[in-house]
Amino acid sequence: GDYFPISYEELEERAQTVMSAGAFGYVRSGAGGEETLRSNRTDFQKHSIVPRVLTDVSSINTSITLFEKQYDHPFLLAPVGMLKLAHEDADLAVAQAAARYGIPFVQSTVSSYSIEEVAEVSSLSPKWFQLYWSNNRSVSFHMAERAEKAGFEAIVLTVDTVMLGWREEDLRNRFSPLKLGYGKANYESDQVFLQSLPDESEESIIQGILNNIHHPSLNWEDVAELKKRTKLPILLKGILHPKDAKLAVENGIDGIIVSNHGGRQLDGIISAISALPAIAEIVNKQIPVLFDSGIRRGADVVKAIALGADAVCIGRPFVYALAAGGQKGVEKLLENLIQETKVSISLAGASSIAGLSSVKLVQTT
Ligand code: HOC
Repeated sequence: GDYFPISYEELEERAQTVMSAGAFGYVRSGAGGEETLRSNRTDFQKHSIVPRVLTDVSSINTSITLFEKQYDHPFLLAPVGMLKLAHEDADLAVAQAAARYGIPFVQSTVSSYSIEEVAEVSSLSPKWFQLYWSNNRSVSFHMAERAEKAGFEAIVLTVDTVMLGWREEDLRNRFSPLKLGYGKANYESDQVFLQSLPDESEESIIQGILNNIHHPSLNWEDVAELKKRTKLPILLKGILHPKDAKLAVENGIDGIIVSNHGGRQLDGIISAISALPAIAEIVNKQIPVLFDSGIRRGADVVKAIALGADAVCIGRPFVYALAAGGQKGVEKLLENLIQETKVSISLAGASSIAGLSSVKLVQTT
């Protein structure tokens, strides 16, 4: 049949041909001058794997355990909002593709289908819910409650997006997907949110989202309050400073995600891969440390895990695969990533995820 892109670069190229310029620009770009977007990748290249040989890698086990659940692969699909920018089937397609491989799908608060719609197409498969704090805290609590009720297994609270980063590509394109309604599904189906509006018109819903989504006052007390309101494990996404990682452990948080939001928030900050080792050290296995921002291939998975991550999340690659081929496209991407990761682990000389922690990396400048 038709050739489906294999590498990240080809996928990005293909996505560009099928998405509108505004939508593609939104997904591809980073904040400011995109220094951090670039260093998320170039800093991976500063770490080189020093493989071992003659280690008998005839049987490879890539499974991981998170919050007492075992998964076959060390990946999750990172929360990405407004997936209808890439494909009409959006979250439904991605959740079903992830389900085929038992990979947890992390649904975004600003998703294109609601929590309940996603749960309906993936009732038996692992899914987590990403929470964007709302100015109106009762909306946040209610969304967490809906996710728990719908069978989601963890809450990922994003803490690096109290306001949107400075995104020049979107300013140039005058592109604002929230205003266009691509991320409204969870709001227009939320009774607590709707009750806070003057009326339920499309206009009021969009304005309500815009009023709620920036939440500059978010602090540790809010997190403590959320923790009281849900039985689900809570992960904080967007941790880069070891002191914040330490505070997360001290505040009884269940996991963290080392991430700089794919370089989309503050430009000029540390690359995620450079931030990882110090955080892994301070957390010292007390809670899971997940990683995102820059994973493109199997060798990146090896590097991130060798530097202390328990699992990694994939973002832009699956958005491009979704644009290029819908659910089938995401499945092809995952199939390739799974195979490439297996090959990479084996050729590094390890035969399990735990074994990767003793794989040696050297830093070059
Ligand atoms: C505070 C506004 O995660 C992205 C999204 C942002 C969603 C809107 C949040 O583009 O990185």
